[in-house]
Amino acid sequence: MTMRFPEGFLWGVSTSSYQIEGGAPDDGRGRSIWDTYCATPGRVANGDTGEVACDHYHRYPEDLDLLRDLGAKVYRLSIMWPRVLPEGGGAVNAKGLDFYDRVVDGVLERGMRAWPCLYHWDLPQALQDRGGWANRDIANWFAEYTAVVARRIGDRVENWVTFNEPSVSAWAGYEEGRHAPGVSDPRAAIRAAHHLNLAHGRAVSVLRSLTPRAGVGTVIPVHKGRPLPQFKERDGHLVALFEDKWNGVFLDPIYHGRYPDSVAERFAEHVRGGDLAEIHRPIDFLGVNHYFPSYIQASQKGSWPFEHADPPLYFRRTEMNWAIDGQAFQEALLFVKNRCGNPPVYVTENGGAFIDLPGPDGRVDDQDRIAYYREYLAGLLRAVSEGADVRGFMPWSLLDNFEWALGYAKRFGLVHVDYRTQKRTPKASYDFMRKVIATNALPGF
Ligand code: IFM
Repeated sequence: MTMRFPEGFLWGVSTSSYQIEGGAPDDGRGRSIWDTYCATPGRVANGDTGEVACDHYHRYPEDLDLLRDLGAKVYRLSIMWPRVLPEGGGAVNAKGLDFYDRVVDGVLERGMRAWPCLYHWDLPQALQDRGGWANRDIANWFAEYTAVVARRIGDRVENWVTFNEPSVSAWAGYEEGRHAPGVSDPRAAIRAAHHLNLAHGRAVSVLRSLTPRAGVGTVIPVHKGRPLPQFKERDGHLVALFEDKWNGVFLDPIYHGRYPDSVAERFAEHVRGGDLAEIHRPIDFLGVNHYFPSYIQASQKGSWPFEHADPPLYFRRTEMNWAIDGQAFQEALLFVKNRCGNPPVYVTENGGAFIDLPGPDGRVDDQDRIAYYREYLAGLLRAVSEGADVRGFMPWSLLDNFEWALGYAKRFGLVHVDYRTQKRTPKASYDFMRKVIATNALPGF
């Protein structure tokens, strides 16, 4: 049996600047919070850094060829803010902007469309020194940066993505401290979350006025919460609060112009008149990232009455210890349908980290990743059959890359990268995905 995707379903691929570009000292790029975080002993596994990463800064033509040969119609890249504005604002680094100009041209020359994301976590360190996302002024700093990028490449952009996973920037970066800038301050995290939302709203206006023909959206990692089976009765009520924190805080202001009731009190002191109207501006699509079901359990350790729990043992897991469950993906897509009024959705990230050892012939036969995609794409199709308006899918990611605090040990790519030589080798999953894209169908399911 073959399962077909809807007519016109859009296939693309996502990457992000800090995770692949490298080229750290080149051409006047400024420092980001991830440079600082990586340089702090004990923060990143193995002392890894993004200084060289996949050297995409120099090898992007080869990588764009790989995207074209895969059959991708869309490339969701991200722009590194400090490469364009080394101090976060003020003087523009012309060479940094030239790089993105060349990449976008390269995308178009290969018959693909560009969906640049303006923020995938690499904040200029100079702005962090002024408080980063916890400082309300950042909404204006982000608007200035947005305008600089829009003026240069906006004539060739099909869709803008303002943010990638603002929830991770706020909660992992400012509350849990396990991402840059490594702050563990729950109140600063609430401020950061609100300012990320505000910056999104302000950027939407800038983009609407400077590039009226381009679409605008944002990317939220949508989590489906679940209690552990043995604590179903005890912890059931916490699931809604967990989903409000991770999903509602970022979706509700955009789609409903308010914060969820369960968190409104925490946000009240930071929200000024007009903020919610600004965030509530209409967008053209929602990017949804999804990887795993989120198990939670009651906890008194932090400022929320729950914490993440290990998934039950009956799940297969990826190398991230993330449970593999296409059903949770289906539920996450239906969550968006129900919570946000069924907006047009593109899945902008999904994928699994596996060990991926090259065989004696150099090939990487990553059948576990293929099985993962089969399961998740089937979940997506079930959500579509239940009415979710899902219009496209972009695997994470083209290349193995820098997996943040976990360094290079976790490989998510459709293409294997030998970090010693920078040789790229398409994996079996690359061939699988190429067939899925070419036929617009999930074969032999
Ligand atoms: O690598 C990350 C990406 O930067 C954001 N979404 C999740 C991916 C896998 O952890």
